[in-house]
Amino acid sequence: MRINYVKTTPFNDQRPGTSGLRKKTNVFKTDNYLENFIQSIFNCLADKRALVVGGDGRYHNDKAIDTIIRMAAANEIDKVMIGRGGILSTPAASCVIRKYGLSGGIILSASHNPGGPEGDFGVKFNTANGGPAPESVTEAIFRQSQRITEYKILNMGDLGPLDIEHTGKSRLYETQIEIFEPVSDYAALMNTLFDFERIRLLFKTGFLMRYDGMNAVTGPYAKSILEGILGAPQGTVVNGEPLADFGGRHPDPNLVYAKELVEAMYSPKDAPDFGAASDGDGDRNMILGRGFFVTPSDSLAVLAANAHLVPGYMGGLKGVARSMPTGKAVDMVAAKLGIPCYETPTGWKFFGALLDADLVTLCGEESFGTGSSHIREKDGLWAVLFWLNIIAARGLGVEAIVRDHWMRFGRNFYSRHDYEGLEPSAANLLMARLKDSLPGLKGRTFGAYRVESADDFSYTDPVDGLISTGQGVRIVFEDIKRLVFRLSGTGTNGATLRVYLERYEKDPGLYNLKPEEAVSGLASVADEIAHIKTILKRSAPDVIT
Ligand code: G16
Repeated sequence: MRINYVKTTPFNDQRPGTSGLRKKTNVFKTDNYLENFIQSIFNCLADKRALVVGGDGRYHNDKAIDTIIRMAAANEIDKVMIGRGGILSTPAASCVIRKYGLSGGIILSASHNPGGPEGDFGVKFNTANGGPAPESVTEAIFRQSQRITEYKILNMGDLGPLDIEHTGKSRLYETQIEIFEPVSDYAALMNTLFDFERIRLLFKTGFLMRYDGMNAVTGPYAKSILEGILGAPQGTVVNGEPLADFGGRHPDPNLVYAKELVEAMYSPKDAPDFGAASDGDGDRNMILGRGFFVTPSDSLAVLAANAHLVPGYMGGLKGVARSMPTGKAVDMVAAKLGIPCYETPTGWKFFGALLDADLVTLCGEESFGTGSSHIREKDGLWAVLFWLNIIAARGLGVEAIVRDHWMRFGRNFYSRHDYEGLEPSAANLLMARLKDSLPGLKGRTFGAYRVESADDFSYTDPVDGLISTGQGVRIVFEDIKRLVFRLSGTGTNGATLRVYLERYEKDPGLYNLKPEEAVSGLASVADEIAHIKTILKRSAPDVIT
């Protein structure tokens, strides 16, 4: 075995977005593309003690892992831990980094984006706190990727790829290699947070659940925890085997892409009591009751309001945080609990800083992400177990819990309209014009809606004082109504415009409105203000969640 020093040319498109570097799979397969980015990470590593590596099992996962292990050995990383079979969910990676005090981790995933040769691939780098690398680190990696001339990789001679299918320890060149069972540390952590005994009893009473693994990474975790440890009936977990192309589906747990689960939960005859799904790499979650969908913004609020029933959170919440476009339901809970509620830009790393500083305990986003201080990533299965614990403790179903919540706090109707695959120039033009129009909006009236304030969100991190500008346009109307506009940072196909619509109501007579009916007036105002139809030449959003 010897080290090869391979000449490479810099790439200009390796600036990681909100969640690492995400590109079409065939871009990652071009010569030196992955190697260039990985070497750029290694060149920025001050601490080379130990890394964890794993991914969501999508196409190219195994090849990329083999490359990374060989590069890690050539770059003198002391130890590399690898999830058996290359499988490791994003939350489990965060858990392992923290539990074993590692220097960081490399997670291979394009999250909820489809996989396969025609799909997407991605690399995320997490630091020693277990969370996504902060901007200072991702910028340093990006600068490296623009001037790099060489990468180092171990030449294995005739040995072929390293066996990662069996747990155990070995040595590769000077590097210790440990293949570990990817579920156990994570399951042990969940056991410290939730009342497993109570949840076991719930399943014993005949409580029926359907968990859709979407043929992505959480299947093995859900099978082991729900069906194994908690005694849910076999078959509770569907689509539980990770597949390279996610079974041809889009592993994004929302009402559109998790259609099979939604149909089962709305079936008039035999719908289970509780339904849930996670995304490609296991950090997102969707929660459903029988014939009932819980918006992510409501879900965060319900978790906060019921946290005292869950062992890991009985001591109280330090504070809560939500991303700016996320509905404000949790704000109402925080006000009642007398704890702070932080509003951050989109991107989990902003929560990481608040969690590290012990300012918040729970946080969440409209994009189906919820999490807490237990790790530094959002955590899909954790949210599902949190709900199970609340259901078991209160003896109520999902719908009853949410309706009771609305009675106490009011209802925040919420909807997100996505315009996908846009010409970037058209999307940028829309945002630029919208921003130009902001100073003149205050006080103007659009039908029944009067603008109270309009700005381009800027955030000053309460921990390090860093300012992030241009984080999305928000237009607030009288009577707690709001529109938010921002461009997605995670798409790989043109640009995506997201329009977030929110209306608060505290008249129970209106709680049964459908969200789209409730926000339809706001949708017209959004078009009037941003000229969506004329600039984008689209008559309706592609996805409504
Ligand atoms: C990533 C980030 C999330 C963020 C989301 C936004 O999610 O980790 O914090 O909310 O992107 O996506 P967009 O910019 O498309 O609205 P994930 O699940 O893709 O890692």
